[in-house]
Amino acid sequence: PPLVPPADLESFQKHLNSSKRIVALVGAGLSASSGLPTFRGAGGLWRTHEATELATPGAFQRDPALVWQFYSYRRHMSLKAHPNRAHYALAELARRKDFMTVSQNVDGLSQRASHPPSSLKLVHGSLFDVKCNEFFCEYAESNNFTDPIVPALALPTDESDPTTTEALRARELDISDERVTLPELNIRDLPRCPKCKKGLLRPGVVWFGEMLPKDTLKDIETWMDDPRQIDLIIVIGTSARVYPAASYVDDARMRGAKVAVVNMDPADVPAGGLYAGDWFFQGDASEIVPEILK
Ligand code: BJW
Repeated sequence: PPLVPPADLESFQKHLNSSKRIVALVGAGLSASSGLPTFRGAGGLWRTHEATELATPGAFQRDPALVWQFYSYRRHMSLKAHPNRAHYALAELARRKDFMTVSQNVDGLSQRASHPPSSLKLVHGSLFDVKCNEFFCEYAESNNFTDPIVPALALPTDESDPTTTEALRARELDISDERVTLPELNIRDLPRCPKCKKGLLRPGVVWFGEMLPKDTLKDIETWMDDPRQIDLIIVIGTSARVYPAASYVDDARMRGAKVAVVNMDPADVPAGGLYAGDWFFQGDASEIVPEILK
């Protein structure tokens, strides 16, 4: 069998139309054309840091201010971004089929494209959930869209910008660029837990080494284990290297599903079993997904 599966639209759509149960596993590439950077490869650096190195409990322990600056920046960028045609196409598919989106993304764009919440499973949490970092405190809130979450995390602005007037706010500086000076923060000015009044709040996302949300995993397992077979898994914009999320590809395949991959990079067609998949559509998810789901 070929290393890279074919991009045969006709056979894919035939299978899609006859499929009764479909799951999509999506990752950062889904939101790339909305202007949000991916984790690996170009764009995976935030200042001088690998994005994946900031996404750990150890990083937050060592430097909560830096980690909050990273997440506050991403909250801001995600709120400014717009869902793209692929987010809408998946939301639409969820309305007409027995379909579930397993999203590794934390940017809120699928929700804003009105994906039915009951069939959208967020395995890595959300940038807009926050919770207390103290193990004894169970404080958590969701849909906190306050931007910046605390005044100290406001992006620095270019006060020397000549176009700045009272009506027009000064241009925000891009703190993901290491040439821009990061504002110095006092730990006291970071978001604090309103319940225990002791702990720092932290983003409600899943960091390396942490458990994925139990209820979400349970829902996915129940859907996957339904005696009615899964016919198709569509793997969109993910390097499929992070577990356990990546294992859903083989889980679905083992349950009889065919595998379709949408990705810019043929090197990221998930390797598994005897060969990678049944279809590979190479290119930008925001163009390809609406096209193949038509
Ligand atoms: C486009 C495009 C365009 C670009 N159109 N495409 C089994 C084996 C080995 C290791 C492990 C294992 N089981 C568990 C582990 C450890 C670890 C792990 O998987 N490590 C691997 C790296 C090896 N997993 C965990 O720690 C998980 N927890 C866990 O397992 O708990 C149990 C446990 C506890 C203790 C010990 C052992 C077990 C938790 C994983 C949490 C991941 N969290 C992050 C951060 C979330 C918060 C945040 O956003 O900051 O999740 S890391 C980061 O990676 C983020 C993403 O959701 C995730 C996946 O990345 P994604 O989405 O695939 O992005 P990229 O950048 O990798 O890929 C983008 C793709 O798009 C590329 O393919 C591009 O080509 C493509 N693309 N533009 C289409 N326009």
